[in-house]
Amino acid sequence: AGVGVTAVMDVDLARAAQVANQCGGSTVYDDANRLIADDDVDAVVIASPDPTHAALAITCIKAGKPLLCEKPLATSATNARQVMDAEVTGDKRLLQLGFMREYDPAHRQVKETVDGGALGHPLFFRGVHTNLADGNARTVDDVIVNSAIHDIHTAHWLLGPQCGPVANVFTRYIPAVPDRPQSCRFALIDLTFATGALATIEFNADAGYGYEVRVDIVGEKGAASVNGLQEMRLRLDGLRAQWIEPEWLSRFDRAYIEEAQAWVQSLRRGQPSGPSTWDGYRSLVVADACIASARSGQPEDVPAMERPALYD
Ligand code: ISE
Repeated sequence: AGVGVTAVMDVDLARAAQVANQCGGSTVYDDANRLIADDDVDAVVIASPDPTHAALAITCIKAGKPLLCEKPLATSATNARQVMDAEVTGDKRLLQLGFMREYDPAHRQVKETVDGGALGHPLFFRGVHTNLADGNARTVDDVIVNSAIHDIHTAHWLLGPQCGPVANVFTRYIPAVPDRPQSCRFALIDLTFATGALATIEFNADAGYGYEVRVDIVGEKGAASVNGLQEMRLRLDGLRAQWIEPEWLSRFDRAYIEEAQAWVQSLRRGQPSGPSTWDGYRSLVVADACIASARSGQPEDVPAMERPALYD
């Protein structure tokens, strides 16, 4: 609410036109740079493939246009750093990153419970994340940067304020194809926070049963969980059953809408207030260490990071 779609870009112009028609008739482009430069475009949503995010984000930032950029911010910490440097140079927050779980009602309740201190000091984060396979074996790098990045960010978001940055990581995984050691069927990532708090992230690239995101936080005095399947629970004929969403668009539909609406409202107030470029950069520094650990087979330290004042 409160915005209109002025222009749509896709490399396939016919597809862009199809989407533009659904949005009430807007200009179509097959070149993102022309869309960003269009004077009628006040703000940009980037939902293109991961390797294109960083360059498009920098173009928006240099043009002074706010953007809601899908995660990951980039495909490496080095490229994420370039986006952050561009934003810091302009001295204005323009980017909100699409870590949509921050807008999921169940995740928000857990966040409020942890921040409110009811659980006592956090000791442990457990993240379980499943996907249905699309027929292609994925690389471990892609699993970490495209999928587990959500869990890396969620662990920071929930534990970071009390437990400090992630100091150390250890990645183990099972290849999807035995003679392709870089392929990944299942990954188990351990994180150790500066205070000694622990996290494990379990990512299953080919769960077979559906899309699921679960979170457990264990604190000194209690525990809180996101077990947020949205479908009905049924008890019938001696069985208890609950349907599992097949993919993230249905599981997180409300979160995506709240994310976009909060972004629009924050721009009306002057600048985005959701997940930031710093969040995107920090999660990629940790993701790069997870990839290094997957290669070395050893735990790896996470380099120290300094948060620019712009993100205080
Ligand atoms: C996708 O981009 C998402 O954001 C999903 O939440 C994640 O489960 C999936 O692996 C990603 O490809």
